[in-house]
Amino acid sequence: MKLYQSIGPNPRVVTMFIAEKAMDVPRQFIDILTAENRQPDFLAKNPAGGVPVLETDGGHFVAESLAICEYLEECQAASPLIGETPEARAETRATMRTIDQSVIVPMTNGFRGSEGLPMFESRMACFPDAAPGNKAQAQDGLAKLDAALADKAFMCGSRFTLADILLFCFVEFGAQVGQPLPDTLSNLKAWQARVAARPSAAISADPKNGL
Ligand SMILES: N[C@@H](CCC(=O)N[C@@H](CS)C(=O)NCC(=O)O)C(=O)O
Repeated sequence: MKLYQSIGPNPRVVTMFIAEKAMDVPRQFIDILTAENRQPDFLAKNPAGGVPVLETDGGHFVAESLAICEYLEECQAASPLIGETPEARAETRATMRTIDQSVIVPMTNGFRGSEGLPMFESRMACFPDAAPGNKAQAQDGLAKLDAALADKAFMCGSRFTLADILLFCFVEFGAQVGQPLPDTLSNLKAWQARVAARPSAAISADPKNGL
């Protein structure tokens, strides 16, 4: 197995997941700032060009951070981060879908249409006019997740799951690119501090850790 990783929140989701599961996965760093991921060599592994990508022992390339985590969970069931039962897995997946649609998609579209425009405009369609609306939509999504956290330690109750890893990596990314958590979202702030205290948060903060 080999993980192709880079800076950025999506690779961090996978490296934090691997750290939580204490798995040993060899890695190769891809420089997205110089568009190494948009060169033929990398596009042969993932035609969409996004990092991370996992190369399996059987020589298959798995793209999409959540699909990679699902694959790794199947390889190592111990310390489950998606769920031990069908019901628990369904809850984690439903929560991740909500996080994806209500926060991550608008946040990243907002970034690519504004602060990230110089890096992304030659790589994909970017929509500067929509960026303020995208960012407002992400903030609205965060406010709804804050309300849902009122009586829970983690996104799926008392279970720490991949849904927490996913949201945490993008909350931290948002803070770096001009979309910080508002102080008024106190449930999310307390949750962020709980997740940040886990060793996997520090390990995954440096994309070259483990390389
Ligand atoms: N949906 C993909 C997104 C992958 C993605 O956009 N990765 C970013 C890094 S966080 C990237 O490769 N950016 C550089 C580029 O798109 O050229 C996933 O979950 O893995």
